[in-house]
Amino acid sequence: MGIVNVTPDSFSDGGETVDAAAAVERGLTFAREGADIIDVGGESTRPGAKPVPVAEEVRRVVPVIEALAARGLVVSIDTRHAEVIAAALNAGARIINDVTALQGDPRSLSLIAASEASVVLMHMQGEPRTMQDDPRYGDVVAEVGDFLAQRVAACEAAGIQRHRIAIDPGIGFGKTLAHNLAVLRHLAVFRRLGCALLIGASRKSFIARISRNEPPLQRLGGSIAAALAAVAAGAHILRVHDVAATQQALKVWRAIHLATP
Ligand code: 7PM
Repeated sequence: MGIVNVTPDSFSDGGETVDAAAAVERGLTFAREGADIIDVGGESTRPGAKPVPVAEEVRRVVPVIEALAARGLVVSIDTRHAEVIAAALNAGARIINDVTALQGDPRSLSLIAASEASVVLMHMQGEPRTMQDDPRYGDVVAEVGDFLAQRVAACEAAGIQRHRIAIDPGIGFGKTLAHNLAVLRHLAVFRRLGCALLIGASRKSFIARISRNEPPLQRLGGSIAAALAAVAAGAHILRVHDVAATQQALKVWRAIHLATP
């Protein structure tokens, strides 16, 4: 899964001009590089980020989803808002990626149930603005696993079958370095839920914390290491910024371990 952010154009002077064409180009490049899913997002969940009005989020993502879906690509929409989910489904998105596991908006669950779309249920402790202020767990793996099991049950009760659900322990979402490492070390626990397992570790700050405090663009090595470790432990989907480098790493890893490149 390649990440395409549709956020304000860095060339515009702080205004809200969004470069949809550049986002579409990025998505097409990811597809050529071997991404199976293009994850389009129009709202930053960064701690302290300025909230984006829902209408603006829709305005940003819809043209990009339409263009990528028209080219036959599988598009997921990274959103917490039912209005955006509805617009994205209309525009051709086939997967809803929700960092609140469909708890952010009471209408989201039935909207998806009434469609044929799939969903990614992610775990987060707290909310983006404050989630990294002293996150605490008794047993992070058990608590994240229990939460995801409950959300899978809620989806199934609403009519979203298990084959349409992926789960994600939410690396960096209300988790310290130790919590992130415990989760990555015990992915087998999440696999027991019988859903596809998605991991998003790409460029996240835990990499800098382990290493030398590198800024996001200098975290490729750690991102690749985390991606391979996740696949080795059973992850099915990797959410990444660097599709070509991750595919190259996966090909080499598979050639060594499975002898079928
Ligand atoms: C600021 C903070 C900017 C966090 C970007 C982020 C995930 C996701 C994101 C994930 C799923 C990032 C995150 N992360 N969706 N959306 N899993 N399913 O680093 O780990 O990309 S946004």
